[in-house]
Amino acid sequence: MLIKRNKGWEIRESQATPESVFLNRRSLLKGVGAIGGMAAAGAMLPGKALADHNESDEVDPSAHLYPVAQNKTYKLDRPLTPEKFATHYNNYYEFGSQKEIYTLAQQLLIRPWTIQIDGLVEQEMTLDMDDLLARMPLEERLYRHRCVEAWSIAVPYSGFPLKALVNLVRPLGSAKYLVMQTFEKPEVARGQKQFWYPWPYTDGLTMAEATNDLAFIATGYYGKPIPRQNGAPLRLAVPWKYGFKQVKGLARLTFSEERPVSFWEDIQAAEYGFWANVNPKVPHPRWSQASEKFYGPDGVERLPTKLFNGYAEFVANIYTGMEKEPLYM
Ligand SMILES: Nc1nc2c(c(=O)[nH]1)N[C@H]1C(S)=C(S)[C@@H](COP(=O)(O)O)O[C@H]1N2
Ligand SMILES: [Mo]
Repeated sequence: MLIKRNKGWEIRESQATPESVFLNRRSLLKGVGAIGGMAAAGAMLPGKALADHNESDEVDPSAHLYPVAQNKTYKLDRPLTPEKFATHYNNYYEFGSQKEIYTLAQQLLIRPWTIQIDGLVEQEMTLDMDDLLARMPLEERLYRHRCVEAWSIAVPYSGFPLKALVNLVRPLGSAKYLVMQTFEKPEVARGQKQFWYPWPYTDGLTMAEATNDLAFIATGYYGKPIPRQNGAPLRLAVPWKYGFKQVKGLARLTFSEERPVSFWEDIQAAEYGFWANVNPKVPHPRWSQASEKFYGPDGVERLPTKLFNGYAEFVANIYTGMEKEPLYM
């Protein structure tokens, strides 16, 4: 298969995304060329037999909690993306490598849902989603979201600071990283049957990143429970980093001394690193990151990308003295 070398935004949306281009090559390398890649992705397009309901709040026992008061500390420099766009244009490889996974994602059962917390903590525990929600301080935040593919949106998340959850479980002093993993349910998330991906989707933060005020666990979106396609019932939001760090469908948090290898780093370490902080001056090996395609109320607009996606005042201090690390890939 031909590997495209053009810029991210020159690839038509009906074609492979920059991220999926590499997966397709990976499937070929693993010797499943005939059934892998585009054929497999095509087979996962929404089928007629599947349920086509998209109102996760209809059955969500947390629906009554929203909307919640907005924390005005985090301001946008642009209008909000229409809800309809943000909930119908997604990356969620568990359900396929196309942007139109919202129908398939409805198959995910989000209750009962537990989150397992283990590793270097005083007390390992498994928390029920609704018990957790009752114990966390909920607020709304307007955040920009920048995908490594050079598209962006601005959205209202509801949820709680990740720091509140870290404080609840009290990690040991030896914990250096917080490792985050999604569920494993290949019977409903058919992307997980594609064995060449390193499931479950995994990513991690340093303790300094995880306890920064900006690090947020989203449980709501546009004043309602967050839809499945956007990561229900729990999803990370770290807006100074590229979108691929922002794990959806969180099922397990592990405090660790070792730095985890993230999903995309495992697939292609030369293109997707551990840090993944947004920087317009550091191009992706296959395209520029200088600007982005912002999806706003008036359609698509090309805007310049900012260092740390515009959040430098909150996070730049985390990285002082770390110039030798590949912080921006
Ligand atoms: N579990 C899981 N989380 C994920 C992904 C994924 O494939 N699986 N994709 C990531 C990427 S690349 C992006 S850009 C964002 C997209 O979030 P959105 O669809 O809610 O805008 O989710 C991130 N979280
Ligand atoms: Mo992304």
